[in-house]
Amino acid sequence: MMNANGFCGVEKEYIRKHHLHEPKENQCSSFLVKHIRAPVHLVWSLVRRFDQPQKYKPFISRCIVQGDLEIGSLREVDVKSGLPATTSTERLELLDDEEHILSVRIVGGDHRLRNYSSVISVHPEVIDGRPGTLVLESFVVDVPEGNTKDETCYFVEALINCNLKSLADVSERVAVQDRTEPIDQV
Ligand code: A8S
Repeated sequence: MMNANGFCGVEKEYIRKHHLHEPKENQCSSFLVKHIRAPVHLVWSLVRRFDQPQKYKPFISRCIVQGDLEIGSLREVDVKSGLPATTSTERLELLDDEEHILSVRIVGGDHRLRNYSSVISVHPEVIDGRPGTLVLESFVVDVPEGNTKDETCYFVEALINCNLKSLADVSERVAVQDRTEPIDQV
C-alpha cells in the first residue's frame, strides 16, 4: 500500500531502521529507491564488493584497496573523464552480510563532495511472482560554497540514479542468464 509520499509500509520501516541521517544546517540529505528484477543474493554480491565498485558504477574506471578488506579500509577510486572530479578516497564504515547493508564515507579526493556519507541496503521482494530486490540508498553531504541545497541534492541524486540503473541492468542480465534452461543434449 502506498502512502502520500509514494512509499509503502515496508519501505518506510527500512528507511527508519537504516537510513536516518541527521543533516546539519549546511548539509543536504536524501534517498533513492530502486526495484530490481533479480534475487537479493545476486544484487548483494555486487553491492558488497567495496573493492570493486566499477563492477556496476558507470563513472568509475579503477579502484584500489590497500591491505585486507575490513571496517576502516580505504579505497582509492579513479573517476572516468567528463566529470567534475578525477579521484575519490572512500572509507568502509559498515558491511553487514546478514542485513545486507553497506555504508561508505568519502574522506578525500579532488571533488566537491565534502563529508559525504552514504548507506545502501538491499531487501528481498517479489516482482510479478519472481524473486526481486528492493534497493534503498541514502546520503548526507555538505552543500558546497556557491551552491544551494537543491542543486547539491539534484547533482548527487543524478549520480546515484545512474549507479542504481546500472546495478539493475547488470543484475537483471545475470538473473536472466541464470533462469535460462540448459539445452537438452540429443
Ligand atoms: C557513489 C556516489 C557518488 C559518487 C560520486 C555520489 C563521484 O564518484 C562522482 C563524481 C563526483 O563529482 C564526486 O556511491 C565523486 O559512488 C562520480 C568523485 C565522489
